[in-house]
Amino acid sequence: MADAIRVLAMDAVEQANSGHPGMPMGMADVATVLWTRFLKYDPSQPDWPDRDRFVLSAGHGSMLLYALLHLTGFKGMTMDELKRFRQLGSITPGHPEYGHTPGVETTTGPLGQGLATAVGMAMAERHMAARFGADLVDHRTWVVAGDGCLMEGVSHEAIHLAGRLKLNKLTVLWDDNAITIDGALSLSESGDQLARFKAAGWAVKAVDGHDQGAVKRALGWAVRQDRPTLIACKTRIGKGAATLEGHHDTHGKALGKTEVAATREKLKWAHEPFTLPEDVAGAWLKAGRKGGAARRKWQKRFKSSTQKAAFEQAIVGKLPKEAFDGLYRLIGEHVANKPSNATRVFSGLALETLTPVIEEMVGGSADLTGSNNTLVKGMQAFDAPDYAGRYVYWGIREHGMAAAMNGMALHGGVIPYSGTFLVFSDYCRPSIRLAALMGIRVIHVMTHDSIGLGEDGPTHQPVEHLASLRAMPNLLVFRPCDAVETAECWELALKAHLKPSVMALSRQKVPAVRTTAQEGNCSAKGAYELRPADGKAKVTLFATGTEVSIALLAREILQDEGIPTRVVSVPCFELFAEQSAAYKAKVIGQAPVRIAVEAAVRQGWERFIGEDGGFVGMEGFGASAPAEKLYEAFSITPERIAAVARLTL
Ligand SMILES: Cc1ncc(C[n+]2csc(CCOP(=O)(O)OP(=O)(O)O)c2C)c(N)n1
Ligand SMILES: [Mg+2]
Repeated sequence: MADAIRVLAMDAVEQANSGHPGMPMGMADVATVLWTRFLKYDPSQPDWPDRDRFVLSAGHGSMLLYALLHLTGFKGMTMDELKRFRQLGSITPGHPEYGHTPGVETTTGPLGQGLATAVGMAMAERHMAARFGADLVDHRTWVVAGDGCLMEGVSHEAIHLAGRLKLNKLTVLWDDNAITIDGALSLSESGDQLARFKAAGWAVKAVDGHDQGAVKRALGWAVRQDRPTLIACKTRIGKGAATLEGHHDTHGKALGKTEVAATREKLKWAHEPFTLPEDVAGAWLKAGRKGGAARRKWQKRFKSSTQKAAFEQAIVGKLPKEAFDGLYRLIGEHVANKPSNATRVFSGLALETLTPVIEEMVGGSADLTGSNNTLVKGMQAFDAPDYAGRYVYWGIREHGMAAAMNGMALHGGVIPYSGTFLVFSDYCRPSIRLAALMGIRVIHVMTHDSIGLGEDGPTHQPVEHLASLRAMPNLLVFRPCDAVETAECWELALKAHLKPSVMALSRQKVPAVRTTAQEGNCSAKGAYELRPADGKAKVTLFATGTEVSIALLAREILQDEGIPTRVVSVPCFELFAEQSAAYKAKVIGQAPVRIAVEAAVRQGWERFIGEDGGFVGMEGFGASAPAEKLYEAFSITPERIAAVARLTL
C-alpha cells in the first residue's frame, strides 16, 4: 500500500516534470500507518467537524497528500487530477491549497507554517471540546513536518506554546531523513530535536520510519500521552528509488525516465503509470471507508444534541443575530458623549460589547495586553486543563500567534483576534499572508500605529507598515479615526467572513469627529466625505486615523482664508477599492488640489491624490520624543497641510 503512494508520487512528478517525489516516497510507510489505522476521517464528508486534522507542514510533499486523498476515495481527487499535477485548474497544485482541494486542511509550503498552524487547530479543538463536550468534539491533529519545518524559527514559538498548553492531542511526525535541498542536513544543523521538543514539554520518541509495526506502536503510544508528542521517523528520502534513494536529488525534481523504470523493477511494480492493482486499490478504499461509521455515530449524537444549533452556528462561523446590538448602542453613546481617547481604548470598548454576544471570539495578545486593550474584563485565560477560557496569553511569539490564529479559524468554531504593536506586524507577516491567501477570518489588533506612540522611538514606530500591509491582496487594513469609526471597523472586520483584517490603532488620544448620528456604517465604503467644503471645494484632504482630526484643523485654517476645503476620512483602502466608479469619483471629488495626510510613507496614496497630489506624512524613520513634539518635528501639522494646499493652489 505504501508503494502505491511512492509510485503515484513518482509518476505524477514525472508527468509534470516538476515536483517533489523524495518526501512522499520517504514518508509513505508512516502515512500508510496513519491513514489506515489512526487518522479519523471520512472521504465522503471531508469537512465533517469532528474529523482529525491532518496537516502536511512539509507542503512540498503535496503528492503524498494527493495520493492519500485519491487512494482513500475523496470525491474529486480522481486519477485524472493526479495526472494533472501542478497544472492550471487542477485540484493538485504544487503545494496544498486550502479551499481549493477538499481534504486539504490548510495551505502549506512556507516551511514551519503548517506546524504552527496545527497548534492553533489543536487549541481550537480543546476549546470547542470544553464548550460543547467530548460527545461533539473529540479529535486529534496530526502533522507531518520535515527538517525544514523544524529549522524555521516559527517552530520554536509553536512547540513551546503547545508544550505550555499541554496540547496532548497534537502529534508531529517528523520526516527525519537528514536531507534538505542543498544536501546533508549536517551542512547546516547539529541540534538535537528530540531534546529540543522535550525541553518544550513534549513527549518524544524515535522510530524507524520504514518499519510499519514500529510506527504503529509509536502512534499508539502518542495517543496515550498527556502532552503533545513528537515522533522522529527515521526515513530515507526517495525510499524505493533504484539508485537515488537517500540522495538529495530526489527532493525536488522528476527522477527521470531511466530511474523511474528501474524503480518500478526494484519495487516489483509491474503496472503502467496511473493504474493500480485491484487488491491494493481495494485495500486503500476499504481503509478510507472505515471512518464512515465514526462519522455516522457522531452525526447521530449531533442530531439529538441540545447544543446542535449553537454548535452549527459556531462551526460555520455565523454571527448571532444580536451580534452588534451592543455595538450599535455604543456608537449611539459615542455620538452623544463625543469621547476623546486613543482608538485602542475605543477598540477595547467595542470588544466589551462584542465578546459577550459572540462566544466564538477568542482574544489574546503577544504580551502586550495592557497596551492592546484586547482583554475584556471577566475573560478567563485559555489554559489546561479545561480550556474553556477565551483569552490566550501568547507570550512574545507574534509569528507563532498569527500562525496559530490561522489554525483556529481553519478549525472552525473560533474567531480569533490578537494583539501586538503594528510595527511587529512584520513578525506576523508570513502567517497574515497565508490567512489572506486562504481567505479566512482572523483579526489582528495592532496598536501604537505611528510616530504618535512617542518615546519608544523609531524601533517601535511603524512608517512603512500600512503601505506594505495594503499591498497584500485580500487583507483589510483598517485605520479608524475616532470612537465611532473604531466601532464601525470592528463590525466590518467581523462581518468579513472570507478575509483577515488588521486594525491599526493609536496609542495617543483622538478627539471625536463623528459627532452626528448617521444611517448605516460610514466606514463600510472604505472612504467617505467627513466634512464638506463651505463653498465650491478647492481642496480635498484625505486622512486616516489620528491624522483625520489634524486635517479637520487644517480645513478650518483654509476655510478662514476663503479656500473651501473638504475632508475625506479613509478608514479602509481595500473597501474603497470595491466601490462603484461613481461612488469613488464622488468621494475623490473635483477639487483641483488633493492632499493626503497620514503619519506613514506616501506609497499607495496615488489612487486618491494622483501622482501630483500633495502628501503630508513620513519620508523616513521616526524618532524618540513625546508624540506632540514628533508631529511638529516631522511637520504633520494643520499649518503645514494648509501651507501645502496654498502652495499647490
Ligand atoms: C520558508 C521556506 N523557505 C524555503 C523554502 C524552500 N524549500 C522547500 S523544501 C526545502 C527543503 C526542506 O528540507 P526538508 O524539510 O528536510 O525536506 P526534504 O528535502 O527532506 O523533503 C526548502 C528549502 C520553503 N518552502 N519555505
Ligand atoms: Mg529532510
